[in-house]
Amino acid sequence: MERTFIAIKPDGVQRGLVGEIIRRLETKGFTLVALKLLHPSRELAEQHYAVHKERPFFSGLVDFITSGPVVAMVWQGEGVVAASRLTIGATNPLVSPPGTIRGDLGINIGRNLIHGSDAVETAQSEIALWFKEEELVSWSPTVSPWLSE
Ligand code: YYY
Ligand code: MG
Repeated sequence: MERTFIAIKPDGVQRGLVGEIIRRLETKGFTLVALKLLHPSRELAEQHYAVHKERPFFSGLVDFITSGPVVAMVWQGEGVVAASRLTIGATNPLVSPPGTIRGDLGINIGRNLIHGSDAVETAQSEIALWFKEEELVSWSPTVSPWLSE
């Protein structure tokens, strides 16, 4: 089953939006298979955003993501990588449509509340970066037959 890495960034935690954000992913029908609150190290943040290391916003992004606790999660479900990106919305909350997490809850690209893996391969490497294998819980919700044929 497909899995993705999703993190609630320090702004989402500080603003008390953890429950609201998790609720949206849960009610959509995705399954939570790992969750932890941690204050990421600079090394972890730099590895996580390594693809952006030449971009002008990189050091500010790493400062921000290491500025407080983050809720790191793994979610599972049919097409979860692409579908959770739709639920999250566009990178810039100002132009992210209403109904999306970023569109409903944010106004600034540097405070966009949440990270979601952008492809299945990226998801696999991000899950491995943030979680140990034994932290992932394999389970099947009893409502599964009511979510997927
Ligand atoms: O995948 P996503 O989070 O939607 O955007 P990315 O293009 O991967 O950029 C990662 C992260 O960097 C973004 O969530 C906010 C920040 N950022 C920024 O501060 N300024 C930009 N012009 C582009 C991205
Ligand atoms: Mg990205």
